[in-house]
Amino acid sequence: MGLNIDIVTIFPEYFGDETSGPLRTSLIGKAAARGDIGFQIHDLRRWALDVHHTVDDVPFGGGPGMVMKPDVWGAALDEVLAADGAVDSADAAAGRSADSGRLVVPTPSGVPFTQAVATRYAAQSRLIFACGRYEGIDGRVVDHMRQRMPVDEISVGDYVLAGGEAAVLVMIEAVGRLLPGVLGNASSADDDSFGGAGGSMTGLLEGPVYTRPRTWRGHEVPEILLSGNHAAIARWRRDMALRRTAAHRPDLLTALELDARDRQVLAAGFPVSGKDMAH
Ligand code: JCK
Repeated sequence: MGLNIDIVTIFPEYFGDETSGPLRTSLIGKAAARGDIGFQIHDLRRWALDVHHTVDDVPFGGGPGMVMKPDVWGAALDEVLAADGAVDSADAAAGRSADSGRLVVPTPSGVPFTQAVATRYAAQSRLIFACGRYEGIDGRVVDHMRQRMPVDEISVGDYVLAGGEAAVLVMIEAVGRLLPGVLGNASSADDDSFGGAGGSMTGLLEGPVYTRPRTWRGHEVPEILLSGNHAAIARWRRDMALRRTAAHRPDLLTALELDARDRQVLAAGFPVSGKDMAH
């Protein structure tokens, strides 16, 4: 039961400890306390056997920076994989070990991490994250591990981080909120912009949201949201989502089927009056 996560890193302190840090905070922390998700953080230098605990070396072929050594990563992954994987104490007591799971290697040259990837990961029993630093991990490590288990090279965005640790926290947060029992509101995962549940907002960025008070520093909450007309509110929300998507992510619009009303909203640059809505 639940999701067991191993993280191999030269910066175990990045992920906090048993009582504090990003994995013990908020939704993820509560899921961990319940046993819906479990974490084992491994210091890669444990497998660096020379006196200096060296994990990097100069790149073959020249070039800037250093590359992480395959022998150190090989020894680390062999041992982590051979270990049980079960973190949940009930699982351990019942002798249930996680399957070998997937190896996830964050890299700026990876496949994009999307909501669809997060959904797939949330259905796994075991994920092993290999955090690189420097210019990355010797390419033979992924080649070898692919012969033994599913391996995903993943990127969390088109910018260059200093290592895989922040990317792993991004992925854990996206996956963690999808686990059964994690959501405060059981429906909020379905209506995510990228949730893919097939609602009227699928594939669009979401527009602005509001709470009390009705007037704040002279700014009014849009009156339609106070109307109680749920069909009109849904249409207004789609209009706002279309405008925001056109402004911030025009690439997403090309993948959508826009009807005449959608096109009218985008051409007008603002929501079309609810008065001419078909009821
Ligand atoms: C893992 C080391 C730093 C790696 C070489 C990059 C041209 C320079 C990531 N979305 C993401 N951005 N960055 C990462 C990421 C970065 C990492 C590691 C993930 C391990 N680094 C690094 C490669 C280079 N260049 C562009 C050459 C720094 C994810 N996920």
